[in-house]
Amino acid sequence: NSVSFDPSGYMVYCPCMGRFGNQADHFLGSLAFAKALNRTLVLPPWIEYRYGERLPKIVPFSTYFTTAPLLEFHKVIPMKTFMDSIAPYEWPSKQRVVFCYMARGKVLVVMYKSTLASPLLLGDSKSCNAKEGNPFGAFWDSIQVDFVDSEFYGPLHHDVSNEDIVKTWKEIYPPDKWPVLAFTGAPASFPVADENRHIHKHLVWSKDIEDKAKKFLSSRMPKGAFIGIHLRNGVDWVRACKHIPESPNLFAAPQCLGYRNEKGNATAEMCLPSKEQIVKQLKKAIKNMNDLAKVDSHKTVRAVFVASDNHHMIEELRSALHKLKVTVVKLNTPDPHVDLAILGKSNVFIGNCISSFSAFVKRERDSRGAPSLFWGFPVT
Ligand code: GFB
Repeated sequence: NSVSFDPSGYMVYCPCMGRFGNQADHFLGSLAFAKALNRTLVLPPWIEYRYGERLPKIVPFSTYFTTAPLLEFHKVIPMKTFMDSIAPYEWPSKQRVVFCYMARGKVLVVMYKSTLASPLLLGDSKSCNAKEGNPFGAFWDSIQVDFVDSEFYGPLHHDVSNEDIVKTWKEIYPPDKWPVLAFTGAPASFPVADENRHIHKHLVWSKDIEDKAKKFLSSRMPKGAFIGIHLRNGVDWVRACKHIPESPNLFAAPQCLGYRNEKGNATAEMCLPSKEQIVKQLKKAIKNMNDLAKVDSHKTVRAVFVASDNHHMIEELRSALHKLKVTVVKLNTPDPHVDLAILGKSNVFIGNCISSFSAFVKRERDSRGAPSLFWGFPVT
């Protein structure tokens, strides 16, 4: 059961920023970066945060996604295989150098908090401090990795849409001298660059998630068409939406507004739509589908599936939609990945422009040509 070694080298990174949607955006960009450098990408685990728990949970990549479709795009290897079969030989403990754009960690934290003109220098200023803070330490500990040195790659960067940048990476860090590039954070942008969105079609749910989604659809949903909606409305989100006035392209907003706000600025209704807005758009989407159903009765809307991090508005929606004879349902037990898989399968999806959780669904549906709508967008 031998694993063949890639002479073009490997790339490993910590998905250390944000939750699932953010990590998925970063994954697509990192995969594109690995492909540009022709290195095998070590599939990072997912990092999950539980309320009241100090340490994050580290979940293997394959718990949620299948590897085979990724291989159609580029070389990837599971983290465990890499650590068991490649790292001991190609990346021995004494040679583990970690990459970051510039020194980070204690120093930066002090600079940020300091009101002094010249920041206090605490800790090691010449280090990536790759294991400093949460989830950084927990991530590298989960694969028992310590670093002996840091490598600052700035001003070089990971925008590999520029061929010269790719060439420079290969010249400065050739695989014979640097078999493994280990990054403190994802070598990718957030939100995902426009040119990397298409890679999403290689991100296919694991059998476990797919089975759970299908089981819910067959056992809890009436036969016929359904509309899937994402209501992002937890306290963290309410707080984030307050920044809309000064952040007209907040988080995943470019998926609606364009990367340079070509299609306008974010609004409060896009971020946190009112109940009236939600009901109005839902009724309109149902009516449009039912009009189509006059020629194809399979398209008659029978249900609305609601995914939410907080308030699903089930009772409000049931009473607002009762005349339309649709069932309003949600999962019995919260499960973000099953929510995403079901939203992906809906006949029409209505999501949140600003949320990277919604952006995941939008990209998956785009790859199949399935329609998606957004709350409060376009502005009418
Ligand atoms: O996925 P995510 O990065 O999207 O983070 P945003 C939001 C998390 O909230 C998800 C939960 O990973 C889920 O754990 N969540 C959101 C949901 N919507 C749903 C849902 O419909 N169903 C279930 N079950 N869970 C950003 C964060 O979130 O929000 C940033 O990534 C920051 O780090 C910001 O915190 C305020 O882009 O929506």
